[in-house]
Amino acid sequence: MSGNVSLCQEGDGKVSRVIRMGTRKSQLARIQTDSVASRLKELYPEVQLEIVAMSTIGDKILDTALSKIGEKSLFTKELENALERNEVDIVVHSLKDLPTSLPTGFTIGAILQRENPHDAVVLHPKNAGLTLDSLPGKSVIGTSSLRRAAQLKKRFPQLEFENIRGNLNTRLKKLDEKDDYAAIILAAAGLKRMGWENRISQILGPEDCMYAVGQGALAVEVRAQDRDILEMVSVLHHPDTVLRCISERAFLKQLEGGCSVPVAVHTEVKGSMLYLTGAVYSLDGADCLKDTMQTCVEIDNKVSESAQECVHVAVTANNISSSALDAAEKLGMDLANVLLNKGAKDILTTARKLNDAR
Ligand code: DPM
Repeated sequence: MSGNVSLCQEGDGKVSRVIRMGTRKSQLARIQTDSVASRLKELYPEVQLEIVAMSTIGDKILDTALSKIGEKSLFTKELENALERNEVDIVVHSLKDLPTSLPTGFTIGAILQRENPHDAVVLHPKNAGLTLDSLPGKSVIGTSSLRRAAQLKKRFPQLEFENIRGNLNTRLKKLDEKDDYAAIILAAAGLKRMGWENRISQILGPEDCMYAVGQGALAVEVRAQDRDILEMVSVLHHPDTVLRCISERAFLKQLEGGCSVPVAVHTEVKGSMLYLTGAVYSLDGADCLKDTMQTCVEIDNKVSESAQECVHVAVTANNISSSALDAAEKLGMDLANVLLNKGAKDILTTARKLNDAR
């Protein structure tokens, strides 16, 4: 192994590799990076890992809704700069924060097994025991996700929705210490990783709120040309999660949606079948286009020979059947085309315009 990996001479004269992992400074980002670090440590005990923490634009701008900040790679830019300058070798992200196309030179080298991908309700302590159905009318729910607000406004018209920003710690504080929100909606996966599972009072199933593309999965971003690191992290790929997330990302990409449009998905792998449900919503949820399609993703052991040939929506997975990856990507594109034929473009364009004007 050579390339960009730095070597380090240890006291006993043995040379070992040092791999530097870039992370945002938020507690969730640190926890996510540490969990990937410990997986790598188990698999490669000889490797030395160094963690480099940085702040990103998304962490600095805390008072504006995510969907209103015109920066596409909000949480990723500074980390990618560090990757490009060879200051770090690996960056761990929540997959849902990674755009469907990455800048040239970067790729997702691993997608780890997905946590619970659903959204969860966290109640103000005074509302303990209630649900979105039983909260008093006009209760204010905190979320700045257009996707969550659109679906929940339609499903629970008696409730009101307001933006809430900040990292998970800040949001829970805003919920508990003030009287502004009756409840907030957060991804179950983030709450679980933070050790706050006990605050989850309700998990929202697909009939209430479908999740975001890639939600609940961790992704490892690396330099696309760094074969050593790519090979090293590829063993972290969780095949079912990879197939689901490739179909979800292809769906979003074909719709030309970013991380701030009201688009939601639901996927399942059953045997050799991959099922994808995808939907687009108007901001108030009144207009909705939704459909389900499936494809066969049988593993045929035919893996790709070259990294270039095997990139699907920015994911490099040379150790997974290329025909299964192709089928998953095609499924996402086909489903998007079905919705585009029914007018999805108009719904998304209007949602974008209205959101920009707010
Ligand atoms: C993206 C969205 C949100 C994050 C939009 C969406 C939520 C924004 C908000 C693309 N990224 O979901 O519709 O509530 O204002 C984010 C979280 C996690 C990763 C936190 C959360 C943790 C879960 C995971 C923010 N990114 O969604 O509660 O790893 O999937």
